[in-house]
Amino acid sequence: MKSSVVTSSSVQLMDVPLIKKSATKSKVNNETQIVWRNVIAFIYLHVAVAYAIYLAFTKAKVQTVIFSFILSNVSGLGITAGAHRLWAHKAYKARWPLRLFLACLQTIAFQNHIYEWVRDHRAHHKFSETDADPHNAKRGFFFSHIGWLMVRKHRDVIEKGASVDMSDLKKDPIVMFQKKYYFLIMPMISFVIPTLIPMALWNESLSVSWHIASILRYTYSLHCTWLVNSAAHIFGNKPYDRHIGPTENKLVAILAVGEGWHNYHHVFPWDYKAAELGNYRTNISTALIDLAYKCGLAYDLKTVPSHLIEARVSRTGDGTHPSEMKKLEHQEDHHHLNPIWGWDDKDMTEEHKKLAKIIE
Ligand code: ST9
Ligand code: ZN
Ligand code: ZN
Repeated sequence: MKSSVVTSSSVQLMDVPLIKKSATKSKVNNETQIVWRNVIAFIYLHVAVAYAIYLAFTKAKVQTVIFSFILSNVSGLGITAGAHRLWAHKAYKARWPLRLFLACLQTIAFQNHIYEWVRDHRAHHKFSETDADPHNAKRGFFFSHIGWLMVRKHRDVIEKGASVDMSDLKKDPIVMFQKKYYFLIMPMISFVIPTLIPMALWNESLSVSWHIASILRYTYSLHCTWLVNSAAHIFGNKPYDRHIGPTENKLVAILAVGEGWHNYHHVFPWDYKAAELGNYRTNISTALIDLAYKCGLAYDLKTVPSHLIEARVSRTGDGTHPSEMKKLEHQEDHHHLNPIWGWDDKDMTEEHKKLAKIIE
């Protein structure tokens, strides 16, 4: 693959007017205001998921379970390769058939329309882990995972978010079309059609199909996505920048089809791989973009040259990057072959001098 390398330095469960009115309220009153309609919707989803799991083990046809798992991951690609890497970060460009395809998948995933998703996500990067970050991980695991969707936004999100450039999205007719007709198209392709497919193709019952292919499939993909905002901002190492919250988290990368390499991603958000190594096993979103590149549907793929990564790793990394580990191993070998008599021996490494604890 020939990628061009850039070497530069709710469940929208509420009606819109109601949200707008209260959003204005949240600008003047900064106390946390619970949005009960969303709380109730999320409670319904999780109770229905428990029933769906029971159905999966007792009544469901195996095809329904496989279909739901595949649909959840495929729709996830509309989030990762589409809303995230293409539209939010402009990490590559896509011709209109690919943009249309990704917009359809993103609609199936039902995580708000692309415009709103991108606006929140750009604010998340630009004002990361402050009050202007919609899912500020400093407010804890629950808030950054699901809680942020149950309360009105902090006024800083709205005020500082207004400074984020969205002009590119306004110029994309596919994005604007999806925004305009979202509440017509989304219920149809995210819930009605996925429920009908198992019923029509292998005679599944309405109840099993609704609970597994719609509710379980949707809730599973939401949690896999939300783990990027919660777990991958809390658990894991920081080989690229130890001063920021986001981490490298392999489990999240697997569940979120390639988006758990979050320390790297916050340092280089314009890399289309959203990871350094682009290993397809833990990054199938990259595989899709590479395939689209081969078919001529994706172009201008941006990625970070290794010397830039290495410079950043040694400047701000936490020492867990493989190259740093190698350096350390090398020093230990050196130490083995060249025993030293003590402090100030000419063979004593600078690294050990730096790392030594000196009680003054
Ligand atoms: C969901 C999104 O789940 C998940 C995003 C995750 C991102 C993760 C990224 C990492 C990688 C992805 C991995 C994928 C893996 C896939 C794996 C698959 C197996 N800037 O929002 P409103 C203004 S969605 C600037 O209503 P409230 C604006 O004027 C789940 N301005 O605020 C706006 O009006 P308008 C389903 C902003 O009233 C006005 O404020 N969806 C910004 O406080 C009001 O905005 C839901 O559950 C900004 N950032 O309400 C919907 N934001 O829009 C839930 C707002 O007209 N949402 N403004 O321009 C809601 O109900 C509400 O948004 C609320 C806040 C209650 C949360
Ligand atoms: Zn993040
Ligand atoms: Zn991002």
